[in-house]
Formats: sequence, C-alpha cells, structure tokens
Amino acid sequence: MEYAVLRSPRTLLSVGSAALLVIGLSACGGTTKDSASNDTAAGGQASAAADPNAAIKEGLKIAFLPKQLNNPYSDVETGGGKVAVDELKGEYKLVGPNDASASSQVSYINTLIQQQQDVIVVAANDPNAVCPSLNQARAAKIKVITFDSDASKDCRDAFINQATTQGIGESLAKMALEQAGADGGEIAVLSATPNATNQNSWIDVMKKELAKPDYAKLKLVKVAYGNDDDQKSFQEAQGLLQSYPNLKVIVAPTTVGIAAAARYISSSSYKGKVAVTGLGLPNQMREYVKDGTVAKFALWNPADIGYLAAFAGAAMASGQITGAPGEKFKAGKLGEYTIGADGEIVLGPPTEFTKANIDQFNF
Ligand code: RAM
Repeated sequence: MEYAVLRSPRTLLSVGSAALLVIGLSACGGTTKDSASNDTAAGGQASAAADPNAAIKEGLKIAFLPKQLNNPYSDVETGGGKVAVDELKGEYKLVGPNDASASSQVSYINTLIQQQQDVIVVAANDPNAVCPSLNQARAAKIKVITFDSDASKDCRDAFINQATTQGIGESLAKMALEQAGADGGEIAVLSATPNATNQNSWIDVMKKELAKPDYAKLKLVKVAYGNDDDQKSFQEAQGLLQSYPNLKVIVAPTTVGIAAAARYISSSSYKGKVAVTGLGLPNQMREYVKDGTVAKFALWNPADIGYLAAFAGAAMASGQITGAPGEKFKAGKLGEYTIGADGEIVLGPPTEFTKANIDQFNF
C-alpha cells in the first residue's frame, strides 16, 4: 500500500533517541524556575546543580493530574504513567476533575501539596489558572512536570510535549488540504476547550500555515469548541454543518472532538461529502476509518507520554536533572532523552493512521 505509515509501531516506541528530539524553539532560555525555588528553604532542590550520576530514589510519590478523568485519551496516558511508576518502584496516584474547565484542577493540586507528593505530572486546562498552586507545590519542593498541555513556563519544571507544536499544527493543515479535494473550500476546526494550551498552540500554527500560498484554496470559517465533552462536541459538529452546509472538512485536534464529529458525519447525509480529520485514538476511530468517514488522522502513543513524564519526574526528584536545556536522562524502554529549550522534552513525531495501517495499533 502506498504511504501513510510515517512510523511503524516499533519506531513509535523507539523514538526516544536524543537525535530525534526537535529543539526548534526560540533560544530564549529563561525559565524562571529558580525564582520559585529561591523562596524555598535553603537547599531547595530546584536550584541545586544536576548530578547525572544520582541514583533514582525508590518510593517516590508521583501523582498524575490529567485534564479530566473521563476521557479515553487520559486513561491511556496515565496508564503509561502507572507502568513507569511501577518500574521506578514509586507510589502512583491518579486524581482529576470530570471536566476540563480552566480552574477545575486547582483544588486537586492543593490536596497533592498537603499529601507531600514528590512529583506532580499535570496536563494544564489553562496555562495560568493552575500557576499559583503549582508554584506553591514547587515552593514545597515538589517537582512539577507538565505533559500533554503545558502551563505557563514559570510555574513548571519541565514539559513533556507529545511532538513539536509546529509539527502538529503543520500536519493538521496538511491533512485538511489533502482531504478538501482538488477545489478546496471551507474548513472548520472543532477544538477542545477554549483555554486549552495544547489545542490553542496547534491552531495558531495551523492558521499560519493556512495563510501560505499553498493553502490559498482553503478557507477556515470557524473554530468551534466541544470542551472535550462527547455530547457537546457532537452538537457542535452538527451545528457546523447547519451553519456551513458547504463545509469540506472538519479538523478536530482532540480525540474527543474527532470521534464525536466522525460519529455524526458517519450517520448523516454528509457522509462522503464532508471529511473528518485531526487527532484521534486508533481504537475510537477504527470503525469510522473502515466505514470510509475518515481517510486519515494522526496521533502519538499517549501511553508513552505518561511513561516519559514519570521518568522525567523521577529523574528530577532524584537530582539527576533540574529541567535545564541539554540535560539528559534515561526513560526506561523509550531510551535517553535530552531536555530542550524552555524545559521542553519532545516525545517524537506523530503517526498518521489510515485504513492501511490502523489495525497495527491498539490504543
Ligand atoms: C484530547 C485532549 C488532549 C489532547 C488529545 C489529542 O483527548 O484534549 O489534551 O492531547 O485530545
């Protein structure tokens, strides 16, 4: 079969090589982590130099706080985190809200501080709403690793990015173009929540791509928000077609949104006329790929993000790394990673899924 497999499953698991890390961000190093740790008692770990030979401590309390609990994507992500925490002989904890609204995570962070966790791994629902409590956690010597959706750089120690923001945004634009057909036409984005750091940064890149001459035949008519709620996403997809009956493509950069949009289109008269693409879980999308509603979508292995985040947190809580660019650490089966600019650690390139390869994936 032609094309489509950007990464085989095996490669997907082996992207840990430092050589694949993309550090395409601006060189403005400045995390302000030290300003937070300066408030801590003398000897606050965050300002100590990294000791690459430090042993990983046993019994580390590593808590995961995803955007929301009732999301199959979060389940896969934190499942990978649990596997890693077990390998690290730590104590795994999972807490989180049932909705991804901006401030829904704050009370959970406060409780994790009281419980004296060693590491908080958090996917921020809003880059700023979580910051005061995350900085309180850091003042209490808890290491804060963001994953999936970043918080503002001055309230976390490192960020596990699933792929480069630039790469994800470009891939969304490219899939929209491919699927709009030769004449192009109107496209719409069905996103998660309006505050989500990750979706908003991908949409920004996408818009810049769409402004390029190669994309002249595409017109972005609307960015709708389904709030990573299945019902709301379904209704928003329906609403898009009511408002824009000539729509060619719905691009949903969220697993919840793409599954809901595909479900709607597959059972409507728009099937075969309106394409659905974006970021999805292969297990949720399989039936829509097989019934022809979806030709192509992309994702990474969410379990690897949780796995990598746990290893980064343990390395930091053990003094091996501080979050500074250039530091290296080992992430179990994923291999060695290097911290990039702004404390960003990139998992690897996304995979594209089509009818030809979807059955090779089970997540
Ligand atoms: C949803 C969430 C998550 C995002 C994926 C692609 O499950 O919004 O943050 O990374 O989609």
